[in-house]
Amino acid sequence: KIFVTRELPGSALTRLQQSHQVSIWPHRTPPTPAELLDNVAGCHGLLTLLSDRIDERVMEAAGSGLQVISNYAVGYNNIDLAAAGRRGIRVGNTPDVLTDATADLAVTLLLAAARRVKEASDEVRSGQWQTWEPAGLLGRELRGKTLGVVGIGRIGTAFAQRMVGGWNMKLLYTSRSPQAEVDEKLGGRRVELDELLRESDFVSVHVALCEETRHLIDAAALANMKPSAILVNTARGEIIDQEALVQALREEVIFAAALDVTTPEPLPPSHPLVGLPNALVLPHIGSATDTARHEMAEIAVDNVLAGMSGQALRCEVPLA
Ligand code: 8YV
Repeated sequence: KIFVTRELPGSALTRLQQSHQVSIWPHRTPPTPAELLDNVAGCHGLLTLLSDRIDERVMEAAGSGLQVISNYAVGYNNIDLAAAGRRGIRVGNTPDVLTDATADLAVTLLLAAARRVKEASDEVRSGQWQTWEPAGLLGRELRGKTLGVVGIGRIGTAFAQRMVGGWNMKLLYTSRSPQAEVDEKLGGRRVELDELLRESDFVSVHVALCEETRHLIDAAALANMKPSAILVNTARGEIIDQEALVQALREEVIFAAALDVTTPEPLPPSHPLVGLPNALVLPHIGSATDTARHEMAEIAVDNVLAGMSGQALRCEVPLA
């Protein structure tokens, strides 16, 4: 018995249905915590999304037959890994296939913020476009500027390749360990976060969310950035102290922010970030290309099938 918390694109789920009893949550919105508890009872496999919080209570409700939790995402901050480890439940994710899509979106956000695309488009929509102004909507150029990549993993590296290759940018990055290939091929320099924030014209966040990275970009970090700087986030909303960011954007401590991830998600339209001219907010569409989402579905299904037959997953999250 497998519970899938949302319909997925493509035909991957039919592979599950051929050999298992599958129930798919039929709604567009995620199950509430209570609905999740009801639906997981007696399940041997779960296929989940980031919006499903899979904690010990959910695992308990599933019962001792639960063998695998397959997350339809590269990130897995919605799953209590320690609890899964204690119960011998395998956890899977969908890395690599969404790297290009997410890196492309980070580039899109950076360019859109640099060229004030949201403000420009709003001018047209609201009828404020009345004349061509020599000093209207002036943005920022990219060529030769300094790029700061906070966390140079798969997506951070793909993003840096695009920016360094496309605009000949100087690359600073943070990382737990030195990255010889990034240094060699992209001319990168590993620095402390303080230096990265101080020196960069564009800062893009690519770290995973964990206790260490929650509010990594807080008021002090924002104050450390250049007033002309642009902040991009395609990782997780909680990495930025969002209240501090609203304040910093209002007071023009930085030039702009472009965010694919927020706290909470969905962000209510009344949230101050939505109304700020120098904030661009997208509804978490980093991996939203047909290719990425179809391939994610295939991996997520492979992970469930492997876990149900007691084998190592195609993409397994280490639990130790
Ligand atoms: C997910 C994401 O696809 O993969 C991740 O970690 O953040 C997104 O790409 C999306 O949130 C669906 O779970």
